[in-house]
Amino acid sequence: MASVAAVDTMPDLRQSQHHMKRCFDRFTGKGRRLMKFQQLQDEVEQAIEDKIERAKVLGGSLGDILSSTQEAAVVPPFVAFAIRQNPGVWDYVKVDSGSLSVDIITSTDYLKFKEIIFDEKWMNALEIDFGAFDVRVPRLALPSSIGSGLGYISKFMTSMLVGKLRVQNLWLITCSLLIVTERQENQKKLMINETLNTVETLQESLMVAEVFISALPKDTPYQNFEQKLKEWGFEKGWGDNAERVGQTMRILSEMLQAPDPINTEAFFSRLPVIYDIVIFSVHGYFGQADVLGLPDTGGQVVYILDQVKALEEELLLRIKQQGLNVKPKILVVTRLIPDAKGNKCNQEMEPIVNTKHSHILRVPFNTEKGVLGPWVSRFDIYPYLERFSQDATAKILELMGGKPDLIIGNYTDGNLVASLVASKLGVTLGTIAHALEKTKYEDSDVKWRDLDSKYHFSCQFTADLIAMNAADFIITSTYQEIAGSKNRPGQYESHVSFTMPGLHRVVSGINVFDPKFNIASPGADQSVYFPFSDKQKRFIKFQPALEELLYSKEDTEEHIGFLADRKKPIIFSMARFDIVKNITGLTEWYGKNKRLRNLVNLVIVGGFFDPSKSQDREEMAEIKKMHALIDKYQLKGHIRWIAAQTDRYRNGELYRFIADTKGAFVQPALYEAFGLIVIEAMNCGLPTFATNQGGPAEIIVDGISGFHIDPNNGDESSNKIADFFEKCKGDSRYWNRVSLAGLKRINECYTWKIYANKVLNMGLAYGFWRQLNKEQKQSKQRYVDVFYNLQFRKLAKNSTIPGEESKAEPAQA
Ligand code: UDP
Ligand code: LCN
Repeated sequence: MASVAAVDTMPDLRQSQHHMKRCFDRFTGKGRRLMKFQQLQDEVEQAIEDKIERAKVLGGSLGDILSSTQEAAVVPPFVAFAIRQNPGVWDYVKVDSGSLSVDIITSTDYLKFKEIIFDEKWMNALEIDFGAFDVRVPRLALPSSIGSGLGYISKFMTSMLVGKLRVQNLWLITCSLLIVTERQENQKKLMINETLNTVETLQESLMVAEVFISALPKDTPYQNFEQKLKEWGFEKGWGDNAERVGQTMRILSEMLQAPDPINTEAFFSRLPVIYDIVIFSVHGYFGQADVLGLPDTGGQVVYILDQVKALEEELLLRIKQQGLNVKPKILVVTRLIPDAKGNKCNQEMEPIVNTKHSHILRVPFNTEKGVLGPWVSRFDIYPYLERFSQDATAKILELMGGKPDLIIGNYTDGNLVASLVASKLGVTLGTIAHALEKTKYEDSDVKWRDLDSKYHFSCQFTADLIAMNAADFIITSTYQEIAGSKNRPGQYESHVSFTMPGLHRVVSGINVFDPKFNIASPGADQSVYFPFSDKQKRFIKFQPALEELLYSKEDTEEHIGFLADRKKPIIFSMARFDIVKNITGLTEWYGKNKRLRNLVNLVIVGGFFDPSKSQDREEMAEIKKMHALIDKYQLKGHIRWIAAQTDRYRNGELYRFIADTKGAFVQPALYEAFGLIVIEAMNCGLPTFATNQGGPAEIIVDGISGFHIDPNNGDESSNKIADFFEKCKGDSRYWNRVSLAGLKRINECYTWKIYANKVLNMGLAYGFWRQLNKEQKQSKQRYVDVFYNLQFRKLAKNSTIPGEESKAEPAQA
């Protein structure tokens, strides 16, 4: 969304002309380039040395622009500024550094201007404009409403039930009941039968039925009055007893009489429509044991397994309340990896532990030469996805005995596959991408060519656009994921308008004010991650092993380094060894900060010690760097480096073991989308320091329920940790206060029960919303299909890694 908020009057840069000229001379002096906020500030500082003069200039129009500038594209003599005053709200101005005249420009003109820096010769760019299909779809207006889509969808639906199209849309609601009717469970109809074939007959029958039911004791079982309701055209599904049936009927009657958003949302949440759910998570090792910490295998697996449990519980509760006897089915569809080393990722089906009706279904990557054997990095996965979607669809239809009611995708690959399958089957689609890679790597769009051989961002960003536009709703974990914070654009926001010179110019990729965006934060499994103070629940059987893991003196295959002074508290971090996790950054901060080293020991869990054993490029580099840092800062005696740990129960106890030392958890990532690890540590009562870049900044209230640290300012961060431990020495109750405040924050905002309720309500409401907007949905899907067929397929084909196909094993006869 462009606004004129930042530039409501044309900025006049001709005041303080002398200083202004000096600033622009410095901006343009180094030729064409892309400048970021800090670089601009540094140049102004150099240009105007006198502090008072500088303050004067920055107090005027230039200051207004610069203070909200995310980046500036410099093509002398012009400088174009991309200004973001509020989440999701952007303005663009172009300044002539000679005359200091200012023009307001469009986002597309800004992209074109920026492209000159990277590919001046680029002609006839392919422009992608998903916004062109959204003209008649309602949008939110306030940045503060972003991410609350479900509530607004109910409001929009309500308004469609009162206007000109009232009768038509009320009939659609009635039809939604008939659609339920078509879903035959044990050959029985649900909700209403065909005798109720107009809005009026439905209203009349509801009135008669409500009077009858209100005279019954509340707990009368449905079976006792089932026959009576049948006579008025009602079938099962309204409730399990008189009270629930009466409530559901009243909600619908009120809605038909005078629609309001609360009843609309409540009504849809009660419809017996969703029983069978498919969740896609394609890359990595998706398993229930021995996989965490392996490359590409982290929070997403934990998230989905916990999500499935929570969704199944919620489905069972709803089915009971609907008075039905249906068995839900949830399938998590992932890749089958024949070369799974020692885990179950080479098995086709696996029941999900602690559930009754949920399974993992593994489908192999088939190629022309047979089934692909080894693990494939998520960055190289694109050539296999189309075939995978086809194979998975066939298998799902076979196992479910028909189409699912809801499809949910995860991460770029899972979302792309989910969008292909949902479009083919005509099923409601929700997507999740807690980590969109685009914001993790600076200028990954304009510099895509430099990065493509390693990361295939041309495929990835194209796939992300396809999935987010095909989705009926998008589940996010935090606000920042969508629209960032005051100073940092969100992950989805970075897809609003961007350019990949030589590939395509995305003039409208997604709109963060689209009501399809919803925040539903995950939790952590509280039977595994519970406070260290719950003494009776503690998994004491792990304690001797943990004692050895942390304190034994000898290096083993599982740990290296030792802790000479075991009286010191421990600062602990655990992560996959991706560069972005910045575990080496933390090790360096610790190495450099003598005060911190004197106060605490450092324990790291992640990766393993021999880089040549790694299959993952980033992991290899990080392992080597870790060894170098341990040598450089002579950390032996202060650091324990433990290889990746795969047992979550033991890990739960490990957090608590660290809490027993009155230590802390540190999550130093350069960027973290959500950070389940932060939630886990806080659930165990471990005071937590986490990156201020991304989700953890929202999870933790700085200084109260934990602390924010700046991964780009190691000295400040390590001093903040040292200050905490010094304060704990002076005030023995301080550590407990932070620990308890962390737990309070978790229980108020981050639990799976809240999550499952929200997500099922989304599936139901957006399922109906897509029917109300059928035409718009279809035309957008056509555009998505064209983009997929003409752009994505070509990119995916080109990204095949030479030699990869030869790792396929011929199909068995
Ligand atoms: N994890 C683990 N062993 C390791 C490293 C990580 O069990 O060696 C788990 C960790 O407990 C958490 C997940 O992997 O459940 C990491 O999730 P997070 O969301 O923090 O990061 P991601 O890996 O998804 O980027
Ligand atoms: C992916 C990430 O990068 C993490 O930040 C999340 O916590 C995880 O997925 C689970 O959603």
